[in-house]
Parts: sequence; C-alpha cells; structure tokens
Amino acid sequence: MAQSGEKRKREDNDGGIGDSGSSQEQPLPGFQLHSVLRESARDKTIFLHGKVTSVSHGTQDAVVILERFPFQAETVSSLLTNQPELKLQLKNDIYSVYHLNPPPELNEVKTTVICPATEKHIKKYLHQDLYLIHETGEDYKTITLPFIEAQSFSIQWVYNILDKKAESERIIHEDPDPEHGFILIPDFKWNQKQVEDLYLIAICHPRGIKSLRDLTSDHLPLLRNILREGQEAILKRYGIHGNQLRIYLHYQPSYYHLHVHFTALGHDAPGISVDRAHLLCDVIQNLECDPQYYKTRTLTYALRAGEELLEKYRAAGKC
Ligand code: M7G
Repeated sequence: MAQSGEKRKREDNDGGIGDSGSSQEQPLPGFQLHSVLRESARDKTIFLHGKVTSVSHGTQDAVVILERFPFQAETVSSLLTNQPELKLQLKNDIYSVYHLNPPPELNEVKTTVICPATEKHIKKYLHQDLYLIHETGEDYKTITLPFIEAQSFSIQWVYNILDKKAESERIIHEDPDPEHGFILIPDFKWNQKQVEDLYLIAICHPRGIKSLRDLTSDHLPLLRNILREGQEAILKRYGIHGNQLRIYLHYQPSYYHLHVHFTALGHDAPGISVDRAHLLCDVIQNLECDPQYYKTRTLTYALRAGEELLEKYRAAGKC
C-alpha cells in the first residue's frame, strides 16, 4: 500500500543516527501522556503512547516503555543492611509485610524511548486480540510479501549496527565474512546486569535475507556459523553453555533483516511462544531435509486485531 511522504520519512528515521546523535538533548521534551497501550503487573512493565514537543521537531508521537529492573544478587543485600526505611503494612504471627523505599541507585527504571514513533510502533505495543494465520507458500508470495515490501519497519538501526555507526562498543562477537558472517550484540531489551534474563541478537552480514521465508539450503553455512560461533562467544563472555540457551528466529519478525535471538533458557522472554519462535537447530534440520522447506511450507503465526496484514488476509478470505 502506498504511504504518505510524511509517514515514510518518519519510518526512515526509525533508529537512525540522527536520533541517537541527539542523545544529549532532553529525550522527551514536554512529554504528555496520550494513552496507556499495555501494562503487565507480572512483568512490571508499562507501555505508553505520548506526545513530545520541541522547537526543532514540533509535536511528535513517542512510545515509552517503563520497566522495573530485576534484582541483582550483588546489590540486593545492601537494600536490607543499610538501615532501610521499612514501613509496616501488615503483621500476623511470624508474617509481616513492609514497604521499602530503596535508595535511588537501586531503584532505577529502564526507559526505552521510540521517537518519532510510527503508527506501526504504536499498534505493536497496543494490547489487542490475536488471530492465527496459516500462511501457505503461495499466500506469502501474493499477500505477505507485497505487504512487507510496502509496509515494514525501517531497518536503519540494523544497518547502523552492521556499519558500526551505532552500538559498536556493545558488540560481543563479529564474524566479518560478508556471506556467512554476523554481529552478536545485546538486544536492547537486556540491561546486561544479570545473565538470568540474557538476551542477545545475531544480525547477519548479508543483506536482503528478509526472514525465515527467504532461507534455503544455500544459507546453511551462515546458519550453522551463527549457531556455533554465537554459542562459543556467549560461553566465553558469560559462562553460559549452549544447552542453557534458547536460540531462535521469529516468524513474523518485526524487522525484515535476518537475525537470530539468543535468550537464557530460564528466561520467559517475550516472543518465545510456539506461534512465533522457530528454534535455529530445527530450522537447520528442516533445510537439510528439504532445501526449499521454508519456501513451500505453511507457517502459522498470530496477528493482532487492527494489524494491516490481518486485514489483507481477511480481505482475501483467508482468515
Ligand atoms: P524481531 O523478531 O524482528 O521483532 O526482533 P520483535 O521486536 O517483535 O521481537 C528484533 C529484536 O531486535 C528485538 O528483540 C528487539 O528488542 C531488538 N531491537 C530492536 N531495536 C530497534 C534495537 C536496537 O536499536 N538495538 C538493539 N541492540 N536491539 C534492538
């Protein structure tokens, strides 16, 4: 579908250098809350849609994700030893509940800002009912692919990493081979303070591989390389063995440049459910058995109400 020049410009800015270059400025000038997109008491996370206003950019949409950090074994005892301010809430026999006000350095809130946020970002974080799509190889060609080509998120942030224009100091491992190489880097969902919620992504060097659907047996050397070198690098850096890692691809991904997720097996990371995650070891085996597996196979995934791709499937009478 055609997009307005304004929208395209905003999407092209997504993750661009221009944005990270302005990190010295106040990141959320004049922030006004527009709505709560989603919240999770269990995950201690809230997703906000707001408006920010600055002289240079006028009024822009922003998505802000606030998230409480997990406790860290090294610092947690100081919460209790340094004369904590404990306010009693309830006492019954041997049981008591307090409110503890931690010192500021132990009370940080991880704040992820996407600005300017596109409509697609806002929808991505909005709580919506989910619907399953059973996408055949033919559906991919006639419905999904044209949609991706017209609509997908900008992957400028990915190119910034590959070109060392952003996050270069965060790279954990690189294989620079243009065909089989990749960069392993902490995902921006992970604060790197504890390995319990370890989350890295391997971004492949070759450009133009959009997703699982583009993979054939020609890509086996690349995939095997990511699996082997990714595990070795994580073992070396964090002491976590491959058998304690969940290594997978998303289908559908949000960003159409092939990347692989590495998460701690014990971490209930978002996007690990069977309707989205494809284990890299299974992907490799499937391609070893059938070089065209992902071109022909029906792939099942969930889409949110209101998502444009879902509307396309509905219009085609496929959902
Ligand atoms: P995905 O499967 O395309 O989509 O994964 P998802 O976000 O719906 O899971 C992309 C992954 O890249 C996610 O795990 C994001 O958290 C991560 N990510 C996204 N951005 C914009 C960045 C970024 O700028 N830097 C880093 N390091 N990770 C990012």
